Amino acid sequence: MITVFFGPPGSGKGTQASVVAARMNVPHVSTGQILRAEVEQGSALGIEAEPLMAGGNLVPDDLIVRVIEKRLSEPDAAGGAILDGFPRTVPQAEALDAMLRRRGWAVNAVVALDVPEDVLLQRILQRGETEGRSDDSAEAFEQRIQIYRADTAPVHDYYVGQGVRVCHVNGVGTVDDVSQRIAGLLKPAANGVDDGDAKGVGVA
Ligand code: B4P
Repeated sequence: MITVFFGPPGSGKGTQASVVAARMNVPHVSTGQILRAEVEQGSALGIEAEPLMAGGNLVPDDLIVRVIEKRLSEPDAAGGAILDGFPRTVPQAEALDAMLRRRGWAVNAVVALDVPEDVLLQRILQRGETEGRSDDSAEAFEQRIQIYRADTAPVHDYYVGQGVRVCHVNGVGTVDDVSQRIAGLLKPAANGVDDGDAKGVGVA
């Protein structure tokens, strides 16, 4: 079972994906976290990814697809995973579908977090102060949001076109509020777009 967490930078994908993964007892696979760990280790992948991430740009599709393929082959992912920050482009989504087809799997749901841009910027700047991530500056955020609009937002329509269940969640409120909305939505339903509690819909 593969659930994709989708949304603009700072929408809370990582925060919420970790809650759902713990509840479902499947691994939380965050491409951002994997890349940051590679940067810290100074691996070849980290060296290539570091300047791209710091500038708010995406790392190349073929590279990140290989990272995901390797991660999903690990034993703890035998029952599925929660994907956070992947796929971020339509070619990544197509590669994921091909990868899952080979295993007889499919994406079972997409959770799309809707948060207005002014709230996203506030969160990113706050995280920049507390965690010191190099991509959490106003300049890098501007680049990340532009890339989100151009390259990542089309992934939403790709999944709708594939008939995958896409659940929209209002991502504004406390972490618990948002978690409860997601828990309410991730119950079985027909395929299609689910508006959920869509108040505060932003760029998604
Ligand atoms: P990510 O690590 O995915 O960064 P993100 O989009 O900022 O994360 P997220 O939306 O998960 O925000 P979070 O929960 O942390 O990617 C970083 C970079 O890696 C990318 O820019 C790119 O360069 C590269 N990359 C990653 N995946 C890639 C791919 N597939 N292809 C190519 N490149 C890739 O929440 C943000 C902040 O808000 C946190 O401080 C959190 O505490 C706070 N927050 C969360 N929920 C809140 C709430 N309800 N209320 C208040 N604050 C909240």
